[in-house]
Amino acid sequence: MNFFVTTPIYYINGDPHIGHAYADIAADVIARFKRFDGFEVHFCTGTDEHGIKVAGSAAKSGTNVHEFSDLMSQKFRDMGKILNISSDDFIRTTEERHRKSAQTLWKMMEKDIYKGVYSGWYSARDEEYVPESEIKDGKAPSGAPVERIEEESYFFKLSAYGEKLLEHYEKNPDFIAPASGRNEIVNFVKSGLKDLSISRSKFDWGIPIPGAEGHVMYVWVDALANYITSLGFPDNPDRVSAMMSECVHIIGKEILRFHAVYWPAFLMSAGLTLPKRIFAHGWWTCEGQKMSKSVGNVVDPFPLVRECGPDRLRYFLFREVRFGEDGDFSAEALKNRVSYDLANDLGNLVQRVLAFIQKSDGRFSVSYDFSEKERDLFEKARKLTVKMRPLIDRQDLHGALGVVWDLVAESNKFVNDAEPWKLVKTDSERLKAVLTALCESIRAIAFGIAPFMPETAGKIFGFMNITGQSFKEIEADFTDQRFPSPSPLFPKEN
Ligand code: ME8
Repeated sequence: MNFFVTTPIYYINGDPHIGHAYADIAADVIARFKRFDGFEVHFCTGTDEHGIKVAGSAAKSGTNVHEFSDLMSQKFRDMGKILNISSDDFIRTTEERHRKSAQTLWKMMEKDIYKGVYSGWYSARDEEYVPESEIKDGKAPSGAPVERIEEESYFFKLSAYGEKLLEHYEKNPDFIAPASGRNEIVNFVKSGLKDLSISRSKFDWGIPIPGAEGHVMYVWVDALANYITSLGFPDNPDRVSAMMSECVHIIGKEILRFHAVYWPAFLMSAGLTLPKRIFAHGWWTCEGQKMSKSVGNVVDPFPLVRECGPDRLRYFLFREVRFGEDGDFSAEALKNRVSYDLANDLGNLVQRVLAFIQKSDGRFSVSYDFSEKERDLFEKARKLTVKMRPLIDRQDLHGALGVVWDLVAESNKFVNDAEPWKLVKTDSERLKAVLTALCESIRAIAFGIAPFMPETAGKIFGFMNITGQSFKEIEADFTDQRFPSPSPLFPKEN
């Protein structure tokens, strides 16, 4: 069973911020869930290093563009490390393997490529050609400045792909998500596609076009090819095809057009397999304001994770907002989520049950002789990841966390109702069944949170002598055993 998940590759003209962390964590949660579920996963991320924007930033910083790229790309790799991102590949578009891949893709698309002259507007900040009709007050729709360019260019016959794309969207209703993004793309394609300029000749920071001196690839052709480079393209065609057909691209909503229109058209032209799904997430604001360098309110993941660790942030980003919608980041909201959901609900549940077991010698005597209430909790625990699976497959990460927290709430209520501290004195048989049901539930919760909060889950696995490798472990019955002593999951000091 194959599974392939990707993040966008990030422009290196600026430092990593919470928007980049968001895509990294989303793809990581999905990759981890699939690995627990027994899939052969390939998860790639990386940096998008060519184009006029990066060349300009390097020049501004007074560094050679190669050194600049090395330095900036490393920051994104470091961000992955501190966030506990389990990617299998980190691709840089300046690597040799990528040059070979992008040039091969170009050659495979050659029947749809012709030479002409591009005369029109270009937004360097968005690395995007902007049609005259979309220019408002002399700016691109994103608000970025535009410049008039006129240069000899190669064009891709995108206009020939409108019908084929619409047919693909129709036959594969899950190809683009969420629905708002799908509608936007269908309308865009229905309104008629124009051929796309896919080379630049006014600068040379890009991948040379095979057989056309003086032309480099338009950065988006180069960038989109990263996904197949990571699979080993142009080698291993069978693996490329098998993985692409199970591929989910996680991207931000403003780059949906590139992924849902241009990319499938390029792949169709080259005769390659299209991805299974493209999921466009929303944007974060900070304390109610759009993040911007000039306002100085860009959320930097490095100090944040240094202060609170990766798990609190990873939890917050997917619990606070439905994945696919916009959200607002605030220190207060993060603090509340940590203290209510994590320390109070989850932390206390684990702590009080496991500490209770510990108090009685750390020995846990098991009984599956359940009454109705215990059976109910047990069955919910055993079904937790089964319930999460279709949600994760729709990238409803918020919904998946919601299902876990329903079980956390039920388990807390179960402890309060069952009052094991009283059963100790009155009914030792019932006590065993109550603790067994609770341990089943805590183990399932640990697996449920593991894709989101790997460190926290690892601690719980440790408290319960569980290896924590596969969801299959949830199906094993407990046998009498001794648990090591638990420590608080979310200590106040960090
Ligand atoms: O677009 N909230 O790179 P990029 C959430 N290189 N997400 C945000 C955000 C915010 N405030 N700001 C940015 C590129 N993002 C190309 C991709 S893929 C073949 C090439 C997200 O560094 C944004 O939506 O400008 C995008 O998905 C990602 O950060 C990378 O943006």
